[in-house]
Amino acid sequence: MSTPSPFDLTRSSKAVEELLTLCKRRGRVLVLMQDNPDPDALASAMALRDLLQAELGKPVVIAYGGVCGRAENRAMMDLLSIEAHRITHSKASRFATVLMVDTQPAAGNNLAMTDQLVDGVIDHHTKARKTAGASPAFQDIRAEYGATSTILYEYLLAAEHQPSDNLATALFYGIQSDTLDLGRETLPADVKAFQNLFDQADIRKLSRIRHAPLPADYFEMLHESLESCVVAGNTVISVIQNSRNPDIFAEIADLMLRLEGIRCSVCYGLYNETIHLSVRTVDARSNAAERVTRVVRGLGSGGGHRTLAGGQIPAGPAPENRLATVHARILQVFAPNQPPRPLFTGPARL
Ligand SMILES: [Mn+2]
Repeated sequence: MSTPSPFDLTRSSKAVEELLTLCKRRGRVLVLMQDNPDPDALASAMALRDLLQAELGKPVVIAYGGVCGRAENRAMMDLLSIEAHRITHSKASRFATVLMVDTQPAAGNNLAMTDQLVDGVIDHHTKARKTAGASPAFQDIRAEYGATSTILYEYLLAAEHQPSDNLATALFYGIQSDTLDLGRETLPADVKAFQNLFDQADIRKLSRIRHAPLPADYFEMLHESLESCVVAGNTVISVIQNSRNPDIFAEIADLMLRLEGIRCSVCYGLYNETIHLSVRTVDARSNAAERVTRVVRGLGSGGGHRTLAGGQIPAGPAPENRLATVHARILQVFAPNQPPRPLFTGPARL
């Protein structure tokens, strides 16, 4: 007896049909990602572009509002030929159709502060509160999925679109990185997509992406984050006062979650004029998204999943004070009544 398919192809066929109708109108199509796209976003955008281009026979542009800073992500774009452009809000608004992947209007991490710019959303994050009221014409939000790449993989299956080797590699890496090697918040659909894509993925390219050379800057920021590290209860908190790369917070939060005895990892700091906050937890009980919402309340925006979440807070005219407020809030929310102590208490240096 064959096992039932974990994919919801009925839902995905309907979604593809609706998307095609939406994009058939005259004018150009834009696929918009977060300001600082991660591998899941890059892979999803590429899949959507390839699918729409094949079906519609017109070019589709991929863009993001900020920077793509992480060495692995840049290598991914390079090696898998994902042509993604930096764009401004006014330029984005000149496209006839704007589709958003792996994020939502008003999530706070992208160019669209309202849904007016956006015609369609494909995402696996819980519905952003502000998006809930206003609604883009097309929405496929599956919060239970481990990666947006899995949703897009279903679209390809539903449309019988054979992915290129580069696209298969991108989707495989998107699922792998968003689910921490299938270790967090995954559905059978994520596992099956991962298995299917593995056969086609270019393992050598994948290895070059995952082990991309890291700039000295990375190690400098890592150093700062380690030096600033405090532990309060079972939460580890690290700070990078002035980051040169907005992706570093998530990277460090992931790394520090591996500290023995830790159940929750928070990394935050300033990038440009915004305080970024990244949270990882070992289990869903500590509800990272809900806690981030409490940290940013009245100051900024945030959200995500039960085991990984993030937020952004404008630093304002006095960034130092705002950073101190954020630090106090983090302690209050993640480790109430637990005095923080430095992670490193070794002998004083000479
Ligand atoms: Mn994602």
